[in-house]
Amino acid sequence: MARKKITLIGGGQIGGIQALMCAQKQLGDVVMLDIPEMEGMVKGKMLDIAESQAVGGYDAKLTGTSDYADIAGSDVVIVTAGLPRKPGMTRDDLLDVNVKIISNVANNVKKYCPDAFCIIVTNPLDSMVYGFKKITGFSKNMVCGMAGVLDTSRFRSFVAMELDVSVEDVAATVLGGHGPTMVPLPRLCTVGGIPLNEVMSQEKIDAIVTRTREAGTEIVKLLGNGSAFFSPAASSLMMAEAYLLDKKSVLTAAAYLEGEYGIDGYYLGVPVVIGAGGVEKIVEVKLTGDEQALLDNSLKAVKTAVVEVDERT
Ligand code: A3D
Repeated sequence: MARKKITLIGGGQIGGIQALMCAQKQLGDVVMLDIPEMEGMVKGKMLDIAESQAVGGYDAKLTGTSDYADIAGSDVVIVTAGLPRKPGMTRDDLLDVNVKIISNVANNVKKYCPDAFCIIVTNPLDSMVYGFKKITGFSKNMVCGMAGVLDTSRFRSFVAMELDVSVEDVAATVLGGHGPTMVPLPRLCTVGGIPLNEVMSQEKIDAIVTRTREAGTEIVKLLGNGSAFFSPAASSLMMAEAYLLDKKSVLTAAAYLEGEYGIDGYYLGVPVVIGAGGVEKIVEVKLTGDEQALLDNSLKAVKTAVVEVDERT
């Protein structure tokens, strides 16, 4: 069986870790594309990873490039091209610059790999994935955004840290837009099958919900120059792997909604099934009135950004 081909558009902090993880997981051959000024950097990163393969015991062809012709025929495209946040910035502050970058990327992906499963990571996430779908015209099952896997992973991690238990035993779901209005759902969180509120006080649960909403900003402040990259890389690869291995994984992703959760024509974080068909299904959870109100509020924030994307695309 021929190896799969994974293209990473954007070879910065997240792209570099994604490439290493793709190789280590032996998901396929990897192409990393960046702007011409960064061609040496991406060629260097890919050569560096290639030179680790003998020690790591994995095989993949690794290509660094700025030429879109090299991405032709990719099975998966993951987009991190764009500016990251610096301390004091919101994700929406990135919109002006990143929408231009996403437009350029989308036009090229449309031209060179129209059959790829596309995962957008660039912020502000929910409006960038909307713009990417609008420009490519790809079907909704083949274009999604990575945020919910990361937001959920953060929530699970904080619960596991607080209780000093294995994170593998913590199941959770975080819905909504990728920003401070996201909607962690403690009601659906379990620890080894036990509802969270049986093993943790409401005060501590509330603190974890708040920390999850601000988790990206916490990292931005600590790093001082850029945003999280290990966990976004791992989260986006989990989605790529679900597609490539037809895992039918139940994950939270920014998916295009057409009536689900009472929302029409927007991308928002909801539970989905990802397999060989891409986003094969949107899972509709019955929300309480309060939860639905929080989701509607999160949509409001996304809508504001989408208006700006619509004006620029
Ligand atoms: P960074 O290390 O700056 O890498 C971005 C790369 O994109 C750089 O190498 C740029 O040269 C490259 N680039 C810029 N313009 C283009 C273009 N037109 N074509 C191709 N490549 C281009 O940033 P990063 O890797 O830390 O973050 C990348 C993006 O992911 C940012 O927008 C972040 O805000 C976003 N991000 C999203 C999440 C989510 O959970 C959604 C988490 C963390 C970061």
